[in-house]
This record gives sequence, structure tokens and C-alpha cells, in this order.
Amino acid sequence: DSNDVTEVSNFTKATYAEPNKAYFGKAKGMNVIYVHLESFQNFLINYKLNGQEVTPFLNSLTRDQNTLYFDNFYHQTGQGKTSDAEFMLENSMFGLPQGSVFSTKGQNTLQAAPAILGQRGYTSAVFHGNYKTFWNRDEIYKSIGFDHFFDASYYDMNSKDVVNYGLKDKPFFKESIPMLESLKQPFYTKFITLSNHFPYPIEDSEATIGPATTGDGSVDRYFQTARYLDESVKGFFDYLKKSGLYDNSVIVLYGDHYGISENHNKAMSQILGKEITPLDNANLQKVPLYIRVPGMNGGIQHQYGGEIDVLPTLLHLLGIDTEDYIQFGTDLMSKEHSPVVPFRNGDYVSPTTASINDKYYNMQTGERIEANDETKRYSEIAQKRLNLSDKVVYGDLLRFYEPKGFKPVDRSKYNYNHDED
Ligand code: GP9
Ligand code: MN
Repeated sequence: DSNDVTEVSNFTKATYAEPNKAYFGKAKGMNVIYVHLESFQNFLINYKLNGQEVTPFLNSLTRDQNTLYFDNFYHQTGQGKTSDAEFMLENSMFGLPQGSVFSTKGQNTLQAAPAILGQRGYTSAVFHGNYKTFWNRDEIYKSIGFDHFFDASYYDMNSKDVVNYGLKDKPFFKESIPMLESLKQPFYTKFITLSNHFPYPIEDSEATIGPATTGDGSVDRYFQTARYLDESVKGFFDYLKKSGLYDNSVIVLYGDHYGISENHNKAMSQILGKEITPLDNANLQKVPLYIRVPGMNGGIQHQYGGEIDVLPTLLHLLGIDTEDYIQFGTDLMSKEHSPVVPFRNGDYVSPTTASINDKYYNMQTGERIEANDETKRYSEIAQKRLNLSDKVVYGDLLRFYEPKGFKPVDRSKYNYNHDED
């Protein structure tokens, strides 16, 4: 009830991290373009397979002068995979310890990015080459406040352009362009890619790099579908540059979750040339995060963070303060950003220590350590953030909370029925 939500809002206000003045408002009024990089792990960045860069375009973006690239950024998804990543990025609340919050809590009251921005004149849309009911998107997107959802029914799903879960990324971006151009600016948009998805099927004619040779087929093909994704994103960027959108849009790219699970550690140890320890496993949960803002000073960022932190970071860049919102992450660029990155199971990593499966590590040396004051304190912080987030989601507590100046989302105003549009 409202007592519970007061406990939560006291916590998020106490842990709020003030915006960094050098970045606050740097993207004010700009369009927002998210590119969801399916199953894309950070080890791919700058990795060379047989002497060749796997993802030359995404590698080059780490050196772009207007781009922040975060190289200690972790996914925090659970069983909800893609949908958990989406939930965290739209809300700065965690997915659930079991199941998918998208599938089970689609009717919850939310105060998500599309609604916050929609009330400031933004039009919002999701583009995705799979059908709208997958992960219950067509329900929860109403609570999130997405104005438009261009799902597979908007695309040419001919059999040569479709593989695995849906439309291949190259035709996906290409066919998205006229729909993107139909939106009133400023817009808040998300492009959810699909081709780099387990078990990473790809036709020889579309593979522009040879497979790895571990003998584990999905690991071996992962590099080929990652290359295909890299080329797809480059093509989309070429369009953005040509159209001028590049100069008035924030572009955020993120890997949603791991692509290669621990079941493939034998092949991964061949790829990385070393035995995979539990701490290596945790670090393999790093995914890339890029934030490009025209005119902003970019650079490689080493601070630790995770998917929960993206929304406050973005809102502060857009010049919107987050203090009054219930959000469980903190602005990555704030001097008060929390160094503790909780995983969904209660483990955590930080720049100094990590807790993995009830064992503790020195993050710098990789050595096992005994529990100490910091590991106890950081474990408590991680657990507290997860528990309070769960309390909000299970109790649908945002029903009882109204951020200053925020109008509740009216779900009945949204529908994604293509034919009735
Ligand atoms: C499905 C796609 C994949 O539409 O987003 O979801 P995942 O299997 O990665 O959770
Ligand atoms: Mn996914």
C-alpha cells in the first residue's frame, strides 16, 4: 500500500545520484534512438578471430569523439532475457527473480521513459521483426506508454528474409526507415534486432567472416551472426548520417544479455585461451553500452554499471531530473553513481570486490578473498535494491505514487492492432 511505497521512495531518494553538470541537458530536446543488440557480449568488442576484427563498426564507435562507451557495463537479466533488459531500460526497475516481468505483470502501473518523454512532446515507437505478442509486449507496452509498435505485421516477412525468431536485421533496418520517417519529432524509439540470437543460424552467402573452429556450433557461428549485426548497424548509421537524424539524435546501443551460456565454457576457454573461472563467468556478463550525443565529449568510460543505470543516465542527458522518480539505478556519469552492480540472483560485481555464488573475489587480482566489511555492505546494498524493486513490481506499488508533474498512463489509449490503425 502507500506505506510500502513511502519506504521505497525514501530509499530511492536517499540513493539518488545528482546529475553531473558537464553532461546534464547535453541532449535536451533531441530524438532518442535505441539499438538493442541481441545477445551481444562485450568480449566481442575488439576481439580478433583469425586476425580479423569481428565487429569493425562497433569497434570504431568506441573511438568516436561524441560517444561514451562503457567497458565495465553488465547485463542484469534473469529468466525474462530480452524482456528483462527492456524492462530495466524503460523503467530502471529490475526484472523478477523468476519468470518474465513482461509476461506476468503486463498490467502494472509504470512510470517509464516513453510516458515521461511523451508528456514532454515526444512520440514513442518500438520496431521489431517478430510478432507483437511475443514476451507479452503488446500488453506491457501500453503500461510503458509506447505510442506505436511496429511489429512483424508491418514488415515483409518473406521466407528468404526470415530466420529463427523473425526478420533478418538488414531488411529489418531497411524497411523500418519509412516508418521512422512517419514519426513526428522529437521521437523516442527502440530498434530490437534479432539475427544474433541462439543458435546463431546464418547462410553461407550472408556470412562475411569464417566461423570459429571450437567444434561447438553455436559458439563458432556466434562470430558470424555478430558480424552480420555489426554490418546491419553500420547500414543504419549510414542512413542516419545521410538523413541528418545523426545530428539531432541521441543514439544508445546496448547488448541485452549473454549469447553464450556457461554450458559452452569448454569452447569459450578455447576462444579466450584460458580456463574460465567463476569470476571470468561473471565478467563474461559484460555487454557493451554506447551513448552518442552530438557535440558531447565522449570517451571510454571505466565506471561499473548495469542496465538498471541507463534510464537515469539518459534522462539527465535530456535535461530531466530523476530525483522524484522511483528508479533503482543511478546516472553513470554522476560523481555519486553507485559502484555496486547487482545481478538478478543477488550476486554483485564492483570495481573492488565481487560476490559470486557465496564466494568473494578481489576484482583487481581475481583472487578469492574472505568476506569483509565491504563484501557484506555491498551484498546488502545489492539485495536491498533487488528486494525493494520486487516489492514495487509484485505489489504494483506505483499505483500509489505520483512523481511531481507526471500524469498516470491511460492504458486504454493504446492499441497495437495493425488493421484498425
Ligand atoms: C524475441 C526476441 C528474443 O522477439 O526479442 O528474445 P530472447 O529469446 O532473447 O529473450
Ligand atoms: Mn535477447
